[in-house]
Amino acid sequence: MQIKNKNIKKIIERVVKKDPLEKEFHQAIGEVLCSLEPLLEKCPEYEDFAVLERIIEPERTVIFRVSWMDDKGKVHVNRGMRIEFNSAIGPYKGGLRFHPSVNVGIMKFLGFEQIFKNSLTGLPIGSGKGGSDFDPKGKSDTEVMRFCQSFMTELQRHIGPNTDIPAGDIGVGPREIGYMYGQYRRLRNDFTGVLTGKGLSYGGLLARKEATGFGLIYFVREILKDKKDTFEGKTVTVSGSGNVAIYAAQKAIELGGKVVAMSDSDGCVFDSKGIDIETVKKIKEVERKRIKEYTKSHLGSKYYENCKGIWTIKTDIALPCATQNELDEKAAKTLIENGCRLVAEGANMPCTPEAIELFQKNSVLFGPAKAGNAGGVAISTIEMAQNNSHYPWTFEEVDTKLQEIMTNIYKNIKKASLDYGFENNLVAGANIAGFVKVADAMLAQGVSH
Ligand code: NDP
Ligand code: 2IT
Repeated sequence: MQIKNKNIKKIIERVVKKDPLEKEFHQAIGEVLCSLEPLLEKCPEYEDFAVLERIIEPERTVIFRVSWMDDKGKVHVNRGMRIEFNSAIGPYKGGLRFHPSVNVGIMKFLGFEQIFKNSLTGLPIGSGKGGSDFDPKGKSDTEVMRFCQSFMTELQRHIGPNTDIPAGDIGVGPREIGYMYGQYRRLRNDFTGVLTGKGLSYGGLLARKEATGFGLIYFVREILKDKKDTFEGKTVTVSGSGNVAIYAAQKAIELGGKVVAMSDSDGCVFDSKGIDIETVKKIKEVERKRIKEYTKSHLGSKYYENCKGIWTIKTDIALPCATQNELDEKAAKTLIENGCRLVAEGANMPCTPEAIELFQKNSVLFGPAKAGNAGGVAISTIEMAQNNSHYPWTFEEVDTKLQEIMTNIYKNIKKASLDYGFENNLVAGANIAGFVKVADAMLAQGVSH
């Protein structure tokens, strides 16, 4: 998208000059800021009080050493970090990612996106993101435990149930959350809801595990409903086979879709009969093995040694649920040529700007991550409410709340897109609707923060 507003151009240029290596962060702010042009014309106070300059600068960044010992007694050192990005509308809230690619630029892009996503949920949560370049893959349980304990030994000084409430993300699931929670409780002598995504026996919420994936499908259901359509009989491809992908695939199947392909970072499986999601759960959640294993128990299914191959499979609906920039212009072109009609982002920023532009130009319905995957953090906030009230919610209550939240998000971003002249552009609608609440809170609270 062309940027006309000179102030926005200058702000982006300054960020690129200051931190030239943070490419994902530049991508994320570029997309948000250029959606805001018509809003800034209507509300000049955002520029007068430098809300844009303030909102792109994290409130606080903590970077720390995490040393831990492997099973053979060898000492390793990783880097941990937590970016407390914006607390104008609530305590810092957002996931922790353990993946070798983690660096400040990736954490900043995720923390920045989280500001608007959390605002869209309608709940009182600010934004934070953190993690480490530690790779849990191939490590024993005891190694993961020692790493998590060391990580939390430092992180615990910076977080708290009313300050900063981390959760999971790539490489951080129930096992890691459990080890981190245990260490927090031990060190602080305090049983509080300081992490979300906890196990059900120690404060976790029913349906948090399912929430991001289910939420994405409820969101897509709204997009389809607007076109008088449903999931019934649609072919669906879902990249990834982690927390988000598994529960997105499960709900798509429950609503009548046929999921024909899933992937991991090594490759993808195609099953023309429809993916058996229980097998994927067993391979990924229980055995912690590779998606390739699927073909052993499902004769007739095929494995391709390249995760990007998933975008060459003919599908009505494509749901990228693995990682950032996994779906590029070339993949978008192939999807369009193969008749794909709807793309919705389960992962954070999985589509490149060029891919999104192609989808929009070719009238492929497009649901952005900030809205589509907001169900996870929204339901984390219900977990916080459950912990504070000491009163448990049922699965059905949480699922009903999730559906209500996802429907509202869709309605609000669609309305914002129409109000600001961005018809058929839910990306701009999400950016504007998410921004306004946070920007107004920042204005109301004065310029010192
Ligand atoms: P998981 O760790 O559970 O799963 C990640 C999946 O993505 C795995 O299948 C993994 O494959 C694949 N993957 C990771 N990195 C790459 C890569 N570089 N290239 C190809 N595939 C890759 O994470 P989640 O499911 O929790 O997260 C997936 C996405 O959803 C992320 O973008 C995350 O930020 C986002 N998200 C997560 C939420 C949550 O509640 N968990 C909420 C909102 C968004 P492999 O095992 O081979 O690494
Ligand atoms: O990207 C995300 O929204 C998450 N990883 C979930 C954050 C949360 O606090 O539940």
